[in-house]
Amino acid sequence: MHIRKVRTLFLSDVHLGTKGCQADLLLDFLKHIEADTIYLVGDIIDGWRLKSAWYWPQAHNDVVQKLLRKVRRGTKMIYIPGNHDEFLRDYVGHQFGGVDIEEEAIFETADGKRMLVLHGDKFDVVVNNVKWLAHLGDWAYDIAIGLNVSIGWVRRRLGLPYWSFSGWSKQKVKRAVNFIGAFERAVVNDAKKSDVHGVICGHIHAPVMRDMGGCLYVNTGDWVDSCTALVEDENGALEIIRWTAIKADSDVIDLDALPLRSAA
Ligand SMILES: [Mn+2]
Repeated sequence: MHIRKVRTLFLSDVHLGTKGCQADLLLDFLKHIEADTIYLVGDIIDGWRLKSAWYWPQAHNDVVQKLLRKVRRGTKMIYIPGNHDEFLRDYVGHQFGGVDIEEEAIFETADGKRMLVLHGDKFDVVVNNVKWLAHLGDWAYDIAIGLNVSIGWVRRRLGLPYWSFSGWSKQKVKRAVNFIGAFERAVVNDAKKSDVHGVICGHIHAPVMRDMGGCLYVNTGDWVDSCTALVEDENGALEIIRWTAIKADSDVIDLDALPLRSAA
């Protein structure tokens, strides 16, 4: 078995604890990859679903064990909670079993690019109010994002589930393309306020890597539909891997020989 070594691996939106999670494929992927550092970019464990109905098959347990084994063997792991695993946001700044819990992170590539790493749910409010916020300007964006984060905190304290603006919008209005575009612009607008070259996020299950007005926008995708991950090689090159495509190509996997899909 060929194991590919990378400098950094980014995974998001695994949704362990739901029937949609492709845990077997992820486990297979994790067996074929080794990373110095792993960033878990949110919605790894789906706490909402687990609250209403317990679903935890062996494969989901295996994924957790596999990740923790990597930590024990020296991989550095940073867990950035998303909205589905927001229970972990109470532990930001803490470390559990060698895993650092962070709200957001600044990641520096081997060739010195600074990347903001976040899940992305805090932009839900902006995405859904894009038109009137645009008239009010930057400060309204900031206030709206701040309010969304505060409302989430209060609801959590009251034991209420996260109110997903995006989920609401996607159900009410099926204009997914507009939604994705608005999300990407909101993330990039925010990243441009930080001293970074780009941003790495998840949340909307739409893997892509592209330049947006001088800011590199990378979305790691998910392990429900696309089965994608972002990797960084020793030289700092970033690449989105689509594991289902690689599995379909060949039974004998030689990652280095395959033309891996980098999203356009
Ligand atoms: Mn999310």
